[in-house]
Amino acid sequence: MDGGVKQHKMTNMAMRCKRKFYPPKLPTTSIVIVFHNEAWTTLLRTVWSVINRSPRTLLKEIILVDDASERDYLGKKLENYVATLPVKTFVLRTEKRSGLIRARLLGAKHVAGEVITFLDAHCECTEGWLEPLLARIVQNRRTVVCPIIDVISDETFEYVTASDQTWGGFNWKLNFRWYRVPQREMERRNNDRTAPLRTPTMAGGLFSIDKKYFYEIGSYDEGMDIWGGENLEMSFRIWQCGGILEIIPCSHVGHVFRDKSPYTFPGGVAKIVLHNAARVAEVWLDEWRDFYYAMSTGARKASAGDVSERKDLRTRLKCKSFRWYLENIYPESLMPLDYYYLGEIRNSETQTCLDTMGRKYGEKIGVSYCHGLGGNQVFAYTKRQQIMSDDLCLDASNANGPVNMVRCHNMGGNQEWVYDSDDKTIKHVNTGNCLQRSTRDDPTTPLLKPCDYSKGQKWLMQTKFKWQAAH
Ligand code: UD2
Ligand code: MN
Repeated sequence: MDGGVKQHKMTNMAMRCKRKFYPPKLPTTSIVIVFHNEAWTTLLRTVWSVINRSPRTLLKEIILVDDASERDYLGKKLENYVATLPVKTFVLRTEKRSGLIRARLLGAKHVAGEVITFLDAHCECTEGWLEPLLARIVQNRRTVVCPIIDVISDETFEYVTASDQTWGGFNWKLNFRWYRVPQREMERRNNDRTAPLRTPTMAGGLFSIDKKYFYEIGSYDEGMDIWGGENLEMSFRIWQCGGILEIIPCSHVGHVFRDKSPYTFPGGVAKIVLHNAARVAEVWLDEWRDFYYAMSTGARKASAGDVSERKDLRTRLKCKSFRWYLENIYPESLMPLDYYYLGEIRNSETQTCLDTMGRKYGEKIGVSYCHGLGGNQVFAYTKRQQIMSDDLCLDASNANGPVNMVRCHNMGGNQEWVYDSDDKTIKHVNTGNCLQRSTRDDPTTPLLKPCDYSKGQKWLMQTKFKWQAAH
């Protein structure tokens, strides 16, 4: 039954998308596909879907950028093959492994079309995917547009349509994440699910951008290696520097999501990803970079390298602050706009600290020896009166007993706490009870109890986290 209803709705959406009017004169686009050791079949599935499902008049060329692959078939065989295709297609090669960011920059240099469309090398474009993207850029050349990214199974390669109700966000670790589109954005679109969706961030792999605008706004950060971070960097940059970032629900492209990267990260995954993320934090996050650095010693140790050019770019383009971004583009962000405190929360009697213990949704908050290393012991006390750690908020549904960590909903309710900086209590608004030290029976679980203002109910928010980069 449910499936039937869903099916009906989807057909309805597809029909409404089909009925949309697009300007007769759309710009041409070049497709840039970078790859490192991609499989032949998935690469060709991407290329053929572009050829078969894009109006020939709009498709300038397909540019394949081989990022120093080691597979034989990606050499001469690929070049011979693409020479036979009905659409101009050519292969560029980076001299040495450059990473996807610099490989895309190489591809972009050769673009002859008016718009650059980037795709990963394991995609399938669907009928009608291109027109709605290009139409949006015609209306405003500072709009950067993404299709809905459908899911191609990495086991069966079947195509599964993704939800049109998710947008891009990020957590304190600066990982890109999908979240549900808030009511606010639905209302801005008059509840029309086919209307362009303003997304705080993009996944990064699939988007179209006006070629001139791509360079005006600073293309990519060439200091980023291999993989990661460039999608958030570009998202913040677009919004903060006067552009618009959208998901276009009438455009669908499938992508093979894989559990693990199929290729190597020279020097180590963590080192590369943390280096790229540090560059994002240093250039774009202002004081909110503290949230990122609070999450791990790895993040604090990684070097961002020289970011002065990117900071100059930010100044030159007169970009707005991260506060502006949080206020206007992403008020639902996990990084709170206003907060009183970011740091450890220490019990005054036991001298132990609140600790998520690495637990997940719905589990109990714990306490343990205060290690001062951030991570599981860093909490923000926000102006919305949440006590939060990344996407988890302290949540009490029981007036007497343990307190759970629940996904923050920003609606008060069981997630509202008042910290009294005079008597040092953490009072739960809904029940009026106080957070208390753990007992001997269960030494790692603090409890909610009627307030008695004893020492075991006093908590210190005294060690603020404020990161000073070394240099
Ligand atoms: C997502 C993006 C991806 C990129 C990444 C963050 C989607 C669907 N995918 O991860 O485009 O933004 O987040 O950086 O939004 N590649 C190279 N050289 C390398 C490494 C990768 O050319 O050294 C190619 C790779 O073959 C692929 C593309 O870059 O075509 C993206 O890499 P991925 O598919 O491993 O990234 P993904 O989808 O996990
Ligand atoms: Mn991919």
